[in-house]
Amino acid sequence: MGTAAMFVLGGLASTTFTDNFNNNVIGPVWDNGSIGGVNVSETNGRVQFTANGSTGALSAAGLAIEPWGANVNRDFQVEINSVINLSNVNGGKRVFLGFGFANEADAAIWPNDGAVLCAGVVQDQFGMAVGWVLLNNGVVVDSDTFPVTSTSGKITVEFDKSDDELKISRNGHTVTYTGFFTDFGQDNPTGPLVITLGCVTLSGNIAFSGNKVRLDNFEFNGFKRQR
Ligand SMILES: [Ca+2]
Ligand SMILES: [Ca+2]
Repeated sequence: MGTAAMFVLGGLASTTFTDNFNNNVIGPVWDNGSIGGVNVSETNGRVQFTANGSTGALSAAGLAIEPWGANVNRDFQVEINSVINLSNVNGGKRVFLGFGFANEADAAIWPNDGAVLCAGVVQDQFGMAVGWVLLNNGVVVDSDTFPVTSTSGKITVEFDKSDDELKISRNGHTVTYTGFFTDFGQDNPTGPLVITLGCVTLSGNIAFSGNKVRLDNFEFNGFKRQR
């Protein structure tokens, strides 16, 4: 590598991207998608998720960042405010709210296809928890969570490449996913990590309105990689 290239590389700085969702229009940076009976909209100055009571084994909706993803060879951090306030998550049902991460090489953006790591807050019959759920082709293959009680809180996800750990925090509790680059980067280290703001429901029919499950004030800090 020559001197000129070194200079260019040295000039690259990490990027901050934010969205406060205040204009009630999903901006062009976001790719809006849904599976099953869950839907997403930018309403009331935030991202709201609704479920229509006809959700299946796995239903989901989300906003994926369309033009770029995170460079997973570098540290990155994402955060978002979350509210999940449901009283009807009974039986084996689970509702996840937060971030979805997938390597674009796996063509896995939505959680029914390939490996997707859901990092955020989960509610089930036992209550709420912060942590992660790993889905492979829509099936839960692993998870780790820690109980939280507050219906609202900022979800912060911090990736530290040096120890290959992804730390997911909410309400003062942190759960770690070890081997994030190993699992989502090293088989295609030049592929962008696709970042989705999402809601996933598991195991059966559930209904909720948009004021019950919502996100706001997204922030990304890291190095972008074009998709
Ligand atoms: Ca908007
Ligand atoms: Ca807002």
